[in-house]
Amino acid sequence: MDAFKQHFDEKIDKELTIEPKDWMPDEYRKTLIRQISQHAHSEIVGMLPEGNWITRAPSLRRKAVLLAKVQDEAGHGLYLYSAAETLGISRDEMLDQLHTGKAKYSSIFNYPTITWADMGAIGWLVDGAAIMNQVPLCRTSYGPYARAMVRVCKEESFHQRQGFEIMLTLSNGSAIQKKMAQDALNRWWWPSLMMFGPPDAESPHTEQSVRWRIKRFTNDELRQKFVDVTVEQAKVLGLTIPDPELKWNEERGHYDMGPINWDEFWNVVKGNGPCNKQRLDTRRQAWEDGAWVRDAAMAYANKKAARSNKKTAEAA
Ligand code: FAQ
Repeated sequence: MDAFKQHFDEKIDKELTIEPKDWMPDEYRKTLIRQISQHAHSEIVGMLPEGNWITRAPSLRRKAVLLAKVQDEAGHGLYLYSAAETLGISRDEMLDQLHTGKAKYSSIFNYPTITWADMGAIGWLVDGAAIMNQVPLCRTSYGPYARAMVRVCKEESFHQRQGFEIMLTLSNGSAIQKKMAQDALNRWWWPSLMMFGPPDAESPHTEQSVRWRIKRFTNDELRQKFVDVTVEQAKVLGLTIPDPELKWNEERGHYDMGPINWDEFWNVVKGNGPCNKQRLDTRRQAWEDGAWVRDAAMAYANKKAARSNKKTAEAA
């Protein structure tokens, strides 16, 4: 066991990827299953707030783009469930953990999408935060997760731009449209900062995950990078970030920000956010409604396998 552990540690130190058949510590496997499955759940639940606007997009172009984006999120969920399966957990188990409320998904998707500007704010801020968090994950130590992230990040980049473009159009539109964009920014700003997770001092997993190179940056480091980049983008939009304490700190070379309401964050994570119940109910219903599709696919696969077995037996 010590030789295995030494080999694992050496690979981590040399920045080599750990692959499914490699020996790995139980806790490393557990941490990855937790993070990757929660990430997958976030992608799938994340389809719901935007899916809500597909029928109400203001033009055919906007509808087609939003449809493509929501479909991409489903794809991201599938890559991630597949990556987690390589660690020895089944998709059914993961989905059961989501449906029974045992597994978490990102807090951000428990907020309502009230106006069309929310589609802009989600693309700009939520996908922007997701990119900031996920680009470093392209270099995460577990091979299948890192490789899944490369494609996910390319798509997220398109998502972020479509959101920014919606915000830009609204900001340059009528006074009412600009107000709508500002209102969406006001509502999505703080929840977007919460996406990066609790402050480092209160994050039970960060230290070990950074040591294993699962996480390449801490929650606070990524949150700061996001703020520094996004404040400049808000200037281009002519919108105001809803944080009166936001101020450039010459000495640190970063923006200082006001306090985040961590009580709100934990309340949402514990299931008491504005849309937690609705999101989980919708997911459970979709799972039940899709049972016949899964059954039909299995029956077809079994029939096909039986036919091919019969052919092989006849040929022998
Ligand atoms: N929401 O010790 P840490 C997207 C939990 S994808 C809910 O810091 P860790 C794309 C955490 O799980 C968005 N729970 O944990 C898209 C842990 O609980 P546990 C998802 C949260 O894992 C865009 C506890 O708090 N992205 O947006 C949250 O080291 C638009 C202690 O926290 C990912 O999942 C939260 N925000 O760091 C889709 C990226 N934060 O498990 C549709 C991959 C923390 O012990 C539309 N994940 N918790 O019961 C990560 O990078 C990490 O897992 C963190 C958390 C940074 C999220």
